[in-house]
Amino acid sequence: MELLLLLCLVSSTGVTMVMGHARLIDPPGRSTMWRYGFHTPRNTDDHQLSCGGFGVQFYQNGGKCGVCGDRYDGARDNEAGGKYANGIIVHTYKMGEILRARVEITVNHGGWFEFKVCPTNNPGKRATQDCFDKYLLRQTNGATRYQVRPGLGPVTIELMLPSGLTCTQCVLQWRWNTASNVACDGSNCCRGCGPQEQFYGCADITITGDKNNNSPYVHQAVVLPTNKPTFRPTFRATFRPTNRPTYKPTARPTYRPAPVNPNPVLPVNSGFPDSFIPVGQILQNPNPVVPQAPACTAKPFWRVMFPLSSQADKWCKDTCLNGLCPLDRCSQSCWSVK
Ligand SMILES: [Cu+2]
Repeated sequence: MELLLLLCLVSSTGVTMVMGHARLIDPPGRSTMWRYGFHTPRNTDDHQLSCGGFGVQFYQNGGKCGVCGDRYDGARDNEAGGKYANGIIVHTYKMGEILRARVEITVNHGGWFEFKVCPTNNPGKRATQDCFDKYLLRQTNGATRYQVRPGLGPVTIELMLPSGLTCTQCVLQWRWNTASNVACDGSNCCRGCGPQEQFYGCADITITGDKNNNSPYVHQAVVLPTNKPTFRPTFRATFRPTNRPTYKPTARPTYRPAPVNPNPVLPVNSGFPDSFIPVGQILQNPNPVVPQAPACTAKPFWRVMFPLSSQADKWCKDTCLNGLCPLDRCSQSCWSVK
């Protein structure tokens, strides 16, 4: 369990690598709107608005977080007055309409999403959590919590906007409470219980009451990136390599034995003369046939987190055995650990 906590501390501090976890893409969040044509400051860490990370949130700030995912004790860049919060309305909805929210997951830690809105009607005014809590949105199936399923990429959540709520400016708050580790709520302990790594996103929207109203705001279509995500899934169940390596050595080595020297000088520790293709060279082929499944090992950056590298390998084997196999930390072969 401590190791799993560490896992997310490492990823959210970004010391060793940029990882991220998820971002609100539709309506695009304040830190994400630059990706969709808005001339707002770029936040490339928009997929980790995670309260400064698990350690900062729960060990320094008593579990508190900025309402839009900024660390509680830091600059509130994603709240009114912050550099990403410019009051630009990214989407206009009608009262009571279905809001199809989209969240792009880059690292999947399970858990659940919740969505809330706060009518501020003033881009300079910060939304409070109390205000958000008054408008917890339900999905079209009636549930308020969206249970995150395995997989990566965008997911769509159909939310019902409250009847009677209109606003020139509302803030939509997305919050992800992950199931990154096993912890407890009182005596009830489970994966996902208790303090968990959290992610947020806030978007500025308008909700108009007049169904025939031509919105005074430009409704800017959200164009999703056409590139397929390059992230690799962290859930073991949903990812299986579909293609086996297709490379087959087509040519036999062209080595022909040189005329037999009655007194050959052979390199020490090698059964072959120098012109024979060394094994290492064959393995540099982009699609090598690997005769044996390689061992499940930890990647170098992850390895250095452990006192002994064997502990890192064991961590990978155990974690992948438990069904939560982070490919960024463990070798590809860890998928097949049984
Ligand atoms: Cu994490």
